[in-house]
Amino acid sequence: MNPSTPSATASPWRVRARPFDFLLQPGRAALVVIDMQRDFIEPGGFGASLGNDVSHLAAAIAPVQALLALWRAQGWPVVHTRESHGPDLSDCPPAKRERGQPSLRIGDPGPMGRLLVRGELGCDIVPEVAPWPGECVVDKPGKGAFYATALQAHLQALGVTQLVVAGVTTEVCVQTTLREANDRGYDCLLVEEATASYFPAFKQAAIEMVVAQGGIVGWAAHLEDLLQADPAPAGR
Ligand code: C5J
Repeated sequence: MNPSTPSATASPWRVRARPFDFLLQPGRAALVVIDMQRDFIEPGGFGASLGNDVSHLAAAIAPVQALLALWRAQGWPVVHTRESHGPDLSDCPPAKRERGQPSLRIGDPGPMGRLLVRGELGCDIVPEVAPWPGECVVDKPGKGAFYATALQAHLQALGVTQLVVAGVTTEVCVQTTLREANDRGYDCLLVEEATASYFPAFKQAAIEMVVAQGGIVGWAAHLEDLLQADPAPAGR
């Protein structure tokens, strides 16, 4: 299916989710994969420079691969994001660069090149979930994927109304993007196994914040429940 022309008659896929089932609209639900970059996932990157145990994030790779396989097989829209800055750091607020006492700061040279700088090895998405040619890659200077990017225009051009969200880290860039998307009117489904945090308790807390109060930010589903959903009519 061409994602820019979703079928008006396609039946929704009923996905078991919290706080209640999510009716995924074929062709209108974009998969948004947040910041699966070497700089967050691999030793020697930005995440490690902040003192984090980056090994926690590897668990999200295989689930993200499974989501990408489904979206690509269906021809549905895929968006990858990268938290990144230009080489001159003009899009990096000094407060962001100077905060804390990291071993290396944004823009400093590390084992994978300058941290979070576009074009450097560490800024790349890890090869297991690398974008395919033609897939949308959004470089974002902030934590949220809508801030100072063309993401909203891109999704509107495709007729997207729902976001299925994965990536790292759950309580920072994933949660910020979910909240931005919610305020822009998107229905958002967070896939639990396909997101990870350096702090497992923060991951769980962020998921609970999304689904609390009747889904005040969105829905959360297990990967298997999404993979086992099918195009049967929602009322089956
Ligand atoms: C962080 C992110 N944690 N992608 N970025 O600084 O969540």
